[in-house]
Amino acid sequence: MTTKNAPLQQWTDEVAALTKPDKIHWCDGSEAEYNQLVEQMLVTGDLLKLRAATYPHCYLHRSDPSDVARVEHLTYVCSENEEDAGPNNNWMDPSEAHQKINKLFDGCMQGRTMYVVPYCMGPIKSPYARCGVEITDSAYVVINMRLMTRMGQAALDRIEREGQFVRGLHSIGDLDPERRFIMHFPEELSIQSFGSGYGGNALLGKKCHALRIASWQGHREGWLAEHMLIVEVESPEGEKHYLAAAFPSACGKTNLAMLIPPKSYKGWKVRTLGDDIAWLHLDATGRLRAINPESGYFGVVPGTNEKTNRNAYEMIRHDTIFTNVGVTSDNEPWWEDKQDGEPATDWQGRPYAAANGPAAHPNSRFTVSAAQNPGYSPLADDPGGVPISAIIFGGRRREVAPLVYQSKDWKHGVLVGAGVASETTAAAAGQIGVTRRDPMAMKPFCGYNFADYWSHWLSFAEKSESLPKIFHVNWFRQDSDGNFLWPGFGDNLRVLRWIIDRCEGRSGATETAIGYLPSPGDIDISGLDLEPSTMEALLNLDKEQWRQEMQEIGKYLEAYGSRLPQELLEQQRAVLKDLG
Ligand code: SAT
Ligand code: MN
Repeated sequence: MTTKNAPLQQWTDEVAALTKPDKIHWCDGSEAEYNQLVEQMLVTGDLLKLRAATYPHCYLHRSDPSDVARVEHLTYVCSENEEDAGPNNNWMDPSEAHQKINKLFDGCMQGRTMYVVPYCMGPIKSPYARCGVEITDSAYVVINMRLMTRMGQAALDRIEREGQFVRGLHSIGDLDPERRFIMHFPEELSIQSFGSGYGGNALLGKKCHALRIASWQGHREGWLAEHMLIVEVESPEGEKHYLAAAFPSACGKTNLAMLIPPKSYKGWKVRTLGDDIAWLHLDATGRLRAINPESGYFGVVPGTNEKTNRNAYEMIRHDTIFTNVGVTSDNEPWWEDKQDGEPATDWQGRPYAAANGPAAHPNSRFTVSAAQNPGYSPLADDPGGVPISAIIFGGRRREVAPLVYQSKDWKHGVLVGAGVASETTAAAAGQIGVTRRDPMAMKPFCGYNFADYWSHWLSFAEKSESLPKIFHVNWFRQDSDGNFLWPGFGDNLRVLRWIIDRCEGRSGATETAIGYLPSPGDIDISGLDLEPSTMEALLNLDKEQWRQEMQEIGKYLEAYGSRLPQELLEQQRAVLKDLG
C-alpha cells in the first residue's frame, strides 16, 4: 500500500531512506492485521499469552526495566524561539535537535519492519478531530495505537481528503537511556521519539500529539487541549451533566471517569467519555464542548479491583494488553491489590520474591479499547462532543487543599488551575511523593510557554458568557497519622453532586478568600461512617497554610517574567489580601 497524498508519500520515502528498514508495512487498522502482529510478537517473545480460559485475548508485554515511565528530562519542545517553549519545557534549537536525532535515526531500522500508522485523534467525522501518522519500528506500538486511536484506513482516507497531518517518527533504537529523546517541533507539526517503547514516550498520538502539539495548535486557533477526563453524570430524574477534570498522572483520573455510584445512590448513572485527554472548543452559542481525542485507555493497573473500580476490573478481563504486571502460577496477570491469586513471577520475569519489590511495576499499565468499558458512553463517538458544565482541577495533597471548593469566577478559576500542585507518582521517572507545582496538571504536557497558556485560558472570559464553573478537589487529604480522611472512589460522586448542584444554583456554600466552600452539611454523607469532625477537617481552611500557599504560587508565577498575564497576579494578590 502507498498513499495518494504526495507529502505523506514523500515523507515516508525520506524516513525509509534514513532509517533503512528491511520492510515497510502500511497499517490498515483491521482486526486481521492486529491478530497477525500479535501472532508475530508471540513468536519473538515481545508478547506472552495469558490464561485464555479467564483472560481471553490478553497478552503481557515486559518492557526493558530501564524503560517504564515518561522521561521528562529527555523531552524537548524545539520551537524556533526559546521563549515560545517557556520555562516549563526543555528547549533545543530545532536545527541542532534535528541534527542530533537524525544521527540516531540513521540506519536504526536495519533488520526491522517500518510500520506506517495513520491515525485520527477524535471521532473520524468530527470537525474537532485531527489526524497524524506515526512511523515506528515497534509492533507493540502498532497494536497499542490500534486500541488507543482510530487507526488505519479511515484515518488515511481523511488525511488524503484534508491533506493535513502531524508527522511522528519513532524508533525504539537500542533502548539505551543515554540515547533517548522525545522531541517536538510544533511549527513543523512533527514529533521525533527515539530510544523508548514506553506509552507516553512512544504512542505518539497521546501526550506528544494530543497534548503538546495540540495545545500549541489550540493556542493559535482558539481552543484548548487539556489533560482531562470527561464524565457524564445522570441523576435519577434523568438530568445529565458533563464534567471535565484535570489531575496529574496516576492520581485516579481513570477511576473517577469510571466511577460506580455508592449503594445508596439508587438511580444515579455515571458514564465515561474519556479518561485522560479532552479537546475543548467553544460552539456557536458560547458553550464549551469537549471531545476525547482517544478511543482507548492506557491505565495504571495496580490497585484495580472490584471495589476500587469494578468497571475497569471487568473491562480488562479480555482483549487487553498488560505491560509490566506480574503473573500467577496459572498464568493470569497479577498486580498489587488485585485481591485474587498470588504472584509467581514479577514484572521482570523473575520468580516473585518480596525482597525484590512489588510483583507489578507501580506504573504497570493496561491498554484496552474504550468500548470495552461497561460504562462507556456512545457520546464519545459524537462528532460534536458534549457541553461541559464544570471543570474540576485536583492534585494529591496531604494537607492545605480542602475536599472541594469552587472558584469565584472564570478568571479566579484560571488561578486555581495554575496553582495546582501534587505529590509526584510513578508515572514519570524520578523521585516519588514530593510536592511539585503542576498547573492544570499540564506541567509535562503543555507544548508552549505557560505564561501564554494562562493568557489563552483567561481570554475565554471575554469570548463567552456561558463558560463552565471551575472547581478544585482533593481526595487525598490525610490526618496526622497518614490516614486518608475521605473514602474516595464511588463516594466521590457525593462531591460531584455538590458541584452539579452549584452549577444549577441549588446548593449552599460559604464565600471565603479562596472561593466558595461547602459547609459540612452541604455535602451528602448519608450512609457514610464519617465523624462530623472528619468532615470539618476535610473542609477546613487553614489561613496560615493558605497564606504560605498563595505566596508560593505568587513566586512560582513570577518566575514566568514579563510574559505572565498581570491579571493572573492580580487574582493571586486579591486572594492573599482576603486571607488577611
Ligand atoms: O504518559 S502516559 O500516557 O504514558 C501515562 C501518563 O502519565 O498519563
Ligand atoms: Mn495522563
